[in-house]
Amino acid sequence: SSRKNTQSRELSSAFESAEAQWRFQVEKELAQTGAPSSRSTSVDGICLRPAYGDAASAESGQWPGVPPYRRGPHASMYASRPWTIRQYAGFGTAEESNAFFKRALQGGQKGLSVAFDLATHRGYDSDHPRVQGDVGMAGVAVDVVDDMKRLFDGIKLDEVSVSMTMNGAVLPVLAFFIVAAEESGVARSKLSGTVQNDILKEFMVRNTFIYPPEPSLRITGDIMAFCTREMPKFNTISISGYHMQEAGADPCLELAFTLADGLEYIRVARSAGLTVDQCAPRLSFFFGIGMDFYVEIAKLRAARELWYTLLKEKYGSEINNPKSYVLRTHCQTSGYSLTEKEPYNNAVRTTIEAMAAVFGGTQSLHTNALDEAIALPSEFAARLARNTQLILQEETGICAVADPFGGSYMMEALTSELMLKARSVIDQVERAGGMAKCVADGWPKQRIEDAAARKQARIDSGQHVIVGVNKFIAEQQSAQSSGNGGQGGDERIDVRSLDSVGIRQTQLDQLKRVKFSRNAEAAQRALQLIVQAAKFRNGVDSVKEGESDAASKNLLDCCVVAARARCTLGEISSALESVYGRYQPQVSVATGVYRDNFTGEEPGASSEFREAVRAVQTFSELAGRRPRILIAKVGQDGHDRGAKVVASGFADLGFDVDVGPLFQTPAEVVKMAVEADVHVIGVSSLAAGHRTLVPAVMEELERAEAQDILVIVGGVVPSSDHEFLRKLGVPLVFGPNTRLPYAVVELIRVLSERLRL
Ligand code: 3CP
Repeated sequence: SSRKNTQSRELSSAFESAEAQWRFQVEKELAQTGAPSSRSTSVDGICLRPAYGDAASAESGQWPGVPPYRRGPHASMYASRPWTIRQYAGFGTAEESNAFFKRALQGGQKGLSVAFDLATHRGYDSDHPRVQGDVGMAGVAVDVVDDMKRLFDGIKLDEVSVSMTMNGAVLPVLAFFIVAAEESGVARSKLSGTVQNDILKEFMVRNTFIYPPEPSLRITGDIMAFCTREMPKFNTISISGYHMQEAGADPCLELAFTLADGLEYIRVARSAGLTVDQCAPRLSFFFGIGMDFYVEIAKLRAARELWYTLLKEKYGSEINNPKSYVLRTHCQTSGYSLTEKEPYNNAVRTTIEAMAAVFGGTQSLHTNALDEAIALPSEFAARLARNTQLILQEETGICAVADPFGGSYMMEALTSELMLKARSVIDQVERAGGMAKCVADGWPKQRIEDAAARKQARIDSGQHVIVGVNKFIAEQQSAQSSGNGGQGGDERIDVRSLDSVGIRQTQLDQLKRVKFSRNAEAAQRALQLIVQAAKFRNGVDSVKEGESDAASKNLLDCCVVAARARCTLGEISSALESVYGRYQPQVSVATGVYRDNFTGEEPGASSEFREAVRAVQTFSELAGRRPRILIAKVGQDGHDRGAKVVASGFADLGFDVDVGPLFQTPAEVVKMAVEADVHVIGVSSLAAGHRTLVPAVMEELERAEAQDILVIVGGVVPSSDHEFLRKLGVPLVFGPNTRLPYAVVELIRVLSERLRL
């Protein structure tokens, strides 16, 4: 018993010092920000302190802002400074987006977050034939530095922090940002913000890569090195799990792969010449927050402690800066959890998810707009999404206390459990040689896709409830349609629609003007320098006389020169592509997972599965072969969770399924469909390209005299566009919450009528 006493004395003194450390930190933070040391509640005489802890137990006596940071990266958290309200936005031209940003800042938003269009992401100028349907659609179009200047016109870049979601074309975009700031009088050292620069997850789930993995990772390293040297207030990377969750990963898998990516990026930074203390404090993270409320809170707490532990184990001996250990994160509420049916329910879902992010201690937050499962956010929906955060910050008192779930039996146990589970996946990755190697092997992607198919089967069979979708369906809705995910209830909502032709024309005109007025020779020289530097760094070339300058050049340095010379994003990207090549991923489809998980207890659900299988069988007997479908992704939209899940489900329900590669042109799709002799092309569209790309597919079919091939569309298509597609000859449009057996039965019905079976 005396040993026990000594132990508890030791523990309690450890606790006292942690508490003391916390107190010291709190005082410091409050003084820095001028925040009060306690907040009064609505009850007279009751005040809230910045954090609460258990003085009796060393084990639960952890404090926010103190290692291992489970309870938060700062001691006083939101009591000193609330999280940054940072809404991801951008559409159309730079002018339109700039006006939107200014309204958002006036409306209470604190930081900016730029969505670029898919053409920009994939390194194409707006005049490239491959991006006809993508310009300005899912983000703002940026071709040259002047677009970037218009985007931030009148916004003080030394005061407002800017996040840029850019990975593939990260070099030209960051170069444009730096030069745009410079030319408006703000030095790069004053810029604060974040560039996503996370290429590993692009190969795993998001698909906006340009070059193959190896040179892509060298680009990542160059950016980290440049920003560390020149932009001390800039976060050099935003290591994203969000996209993994959107693609189907459960929170634990998301946590594990994200931190494993983080470890890989530390290695990348080290091979770019940085120490851990130079790179780690400016790493940032990004998590998705879904509807699993407690788990999502625990995930953020676990992420911080796990990151601390991993860094301590691997690099503890060389870390002197405590900030190296601290995981800071942005969060976004789940896009996947939004439903097209009864869209107002989405405002409720987003509020709950936002609260989970905040209770988990996020540093920055995007709340989705309620119409995002239907179209680009409307002005009204964007304001409501922003107000959701403002209400949490201003009206609820939530900001007064750090980590209010700390010390809860459930939350602490859940946090530890998640840490343990994620740790075993991280160890598996590390043993296998790290994330870059695992991504090349493809198994993390496969695990995420399996998880997505499993989830879809659980939803379609009613095991996983989504209110208004597979349970408590609005009356008029269930009478009218049972499964195609169409917008329902009696609430029609206005959606934002964009003039794709007009936006593209504006960009084309500006491109022409810039190319005409620039010094063509200087532009060529700058591009040449990029090619040389890329070659040297790629080990393709040895240093030739007179070119030694390029050998030592950081690629971002070269791109800054090119940006100043008015080289375009497309030109810079193709200069790099001429050395590195363009990456084309392999497509694979998981089979069996959907079927194996479709074991719903709901009798209606399993009979729906059987009904679909029977319909396919009958068709096969009558037609003499199985129905065959090509699932196609047209344009630069790389969101392929839906396409992959549909492919898996359709295969399990009896279809022959071909999956086209990503980024096809309409002509390539039709060629593939004809060669494979399919009955149907299923076009998947999630980035608003359907109004341009579907007509182009129909034209190509006509040209190939293959009009007997049926075209159907799935994805995010506003119901106001259904008629437009029907007139083109598209008989079926399936929305985001479509049950796959329902889609199969409908498709077989239409197909059989067409073939007069
Ligand atoms: C914060 N600070 C404090 C406190 N809290 N100081 C004292 N006491 C406190 N309690 C300080 C910080 O130390 C920091 O200063 C400053 O205030 C700002 O706080 P921050 O936490 O760094 O917040 P922020 O600047 O907003 O940065 C948040 C992170 C950043 C670090 C997460 O990376 C970020 O903003 N990420 C956003 C990523 C993003 O928007 N992604 C969009 C993806 P110092 O810097 O001096 O320390 S959208 C993609 C999805 C859709 C798609 O892909 O299609």
